[in-house]
Amino acid sequence: MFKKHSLKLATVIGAFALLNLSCLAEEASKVAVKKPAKGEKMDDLWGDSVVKLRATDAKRGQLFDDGNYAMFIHWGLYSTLGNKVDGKTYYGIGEWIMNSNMAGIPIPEYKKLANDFNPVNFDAMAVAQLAKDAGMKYIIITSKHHDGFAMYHSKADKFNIVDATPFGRDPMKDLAKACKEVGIGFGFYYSHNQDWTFPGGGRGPKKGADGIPASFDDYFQKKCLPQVKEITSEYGQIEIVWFDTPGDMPKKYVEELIEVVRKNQPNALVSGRAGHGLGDYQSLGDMEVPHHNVEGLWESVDTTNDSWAYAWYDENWKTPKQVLGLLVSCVGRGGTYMLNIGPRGDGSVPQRAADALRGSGEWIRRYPQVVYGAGPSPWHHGLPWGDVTTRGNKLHLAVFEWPRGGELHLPGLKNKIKSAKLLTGKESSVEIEHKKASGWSVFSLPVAAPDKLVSVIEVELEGEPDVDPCFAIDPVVSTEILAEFSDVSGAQLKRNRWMEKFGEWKHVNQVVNWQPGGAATWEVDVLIPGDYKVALNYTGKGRLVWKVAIQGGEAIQNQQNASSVFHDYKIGWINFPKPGRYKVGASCIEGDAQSAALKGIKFTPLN
Ligand code: H79
Repeated sequence: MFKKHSLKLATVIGAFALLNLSCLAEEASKVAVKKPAKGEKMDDLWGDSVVKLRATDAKRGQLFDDGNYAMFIHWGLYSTLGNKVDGKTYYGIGEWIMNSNMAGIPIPEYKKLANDFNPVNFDAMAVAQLAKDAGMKYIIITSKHHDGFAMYHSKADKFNIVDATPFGRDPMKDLAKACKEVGIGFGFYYSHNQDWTFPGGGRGPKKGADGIPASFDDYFQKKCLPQVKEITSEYGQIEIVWFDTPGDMPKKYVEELIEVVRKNQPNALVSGRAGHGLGDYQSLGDMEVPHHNVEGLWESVDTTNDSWAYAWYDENWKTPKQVLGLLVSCVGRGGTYMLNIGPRGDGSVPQRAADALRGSGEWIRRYPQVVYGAGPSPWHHGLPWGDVTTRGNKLHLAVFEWPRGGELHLPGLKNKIKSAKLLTGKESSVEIEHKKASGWSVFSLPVAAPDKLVSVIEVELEGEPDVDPCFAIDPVVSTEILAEFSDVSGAQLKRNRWMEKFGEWKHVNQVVNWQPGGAATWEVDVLIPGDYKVALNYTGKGRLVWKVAIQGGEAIQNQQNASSVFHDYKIGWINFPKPGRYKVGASCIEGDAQSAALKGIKFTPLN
């Protein structure tokens, strides 16, 4: 399921990886809701410490070598509430509804929800078919989330969908079978450290019903370990055990769980969030899609709207085009994308989520080569009009923003081009003309985009792709270059993340701590000389004065307002007098520079 992209990229992207790690260490978190509990590290909320690839991983991932797109499902008792408790709506991730930052539901009250949990509209075949239609290669579903309720028949603990609800059936049996029938893989999410209702579980009650203190070991031996044995032995072959949030769980417990998985499911992968670097692959932060290629086996997990579990108000859906943008970005960066749906308490799937998945799935059926088994982009980052994935000597240019003027500009490609074809999504394709200009490849295109979502150009090269990944200013489409790609002096690049709503994470790498003379500097390549509009994307307080200067060339400066939300601020026009390489620096030179956080710079051609 994971693309094992070529390790020869390692040296080039190593620099980015290092940058990422050093930023992690200095992470500035803006979590406003609650300070972490004692012993909780804010820079490792998900326990996704870097996982080293082991030789055996290749074998385990083998079955799904080309399955780099998957369905995540958050479904549990919490889904019956849909974020509304006693008539009040709580905004944030639905599966956390019990938590004191949300509705703060006492354990006995929460357990009572099971009495009315009757998901008669859960149609396992329809869900499996939806994943299949979406082009997803496997499903990972919550067998037990932090609330401790098992969505399958557990003999280890009665707080489960068979023993504690009027439904009285095991829907996971149906789903495992349905996945097999439609020909996709199946696996379980299991919250191994947190259990908010079982004595001794992470963030759970500290005493049993008898008033006797319970330890984590009690929880582990009585519930966690037996349940992991159950989910790995009673549902046929499973592809992944997706452990989450290990917190400060001791290593010996993680080792024991992994031993169980290895014994019962020798081909299954274990998520990086098992903890202690013992998983098989790295799971990035919740809802985090990286901007530069990432080495090794990794995945991004994300959701079709804002919440993982069903939330009645959450109609903020990703469109099919957005889904494709995120998927192609993940594949282009060398990883896997797992996208979540949150069925309602009655088991039904919100129609708009299904529509978004089917809409993007139809596109994937037209251009499967862009996704499945595709390698990462030799540019190591997205391009102004879209992104690139590869297969051997072929590039797939996925054009999300069709350029006006009938030409697409591809910078830095050193190979000779054998052929360039505009794919039609059918057997046929249209050969297109191309030429070289100042190191750029320029493709002639029809005026209108042939595909209503994302058009694809397949470029066959002489030899393996050989690319200069320098950032280049597109002559037609706006080019945004992130601060994380700049050389920073007299300031600091820091990783920041915050919760937009409770549990809805946003991630940004920003330049902060501006000192006098400090600058973020990018090297850029220009094809068409002339004036370009420059905008900076930043947060800050009050009016800030920014300077944008081309080394040895024009410098412009301007005062603009600032706010606490990242936003593009226009600085002015700047001139690149001839084609070629330039160094462009941005500096905060007046105002509350200590408040300024720069996310990126944008160049827009005038015409
Ligand atoms: O299942 C989804 C989330 O419920 C789960 N991971 C995805 C896939 C997840 N659990 N925890 N986290 C993600 C990290 C959350 C951390 C926080 Fe907090 C919760 C930050 C603020 C509230 C814990 C409590 C850390 C600080 C206070």
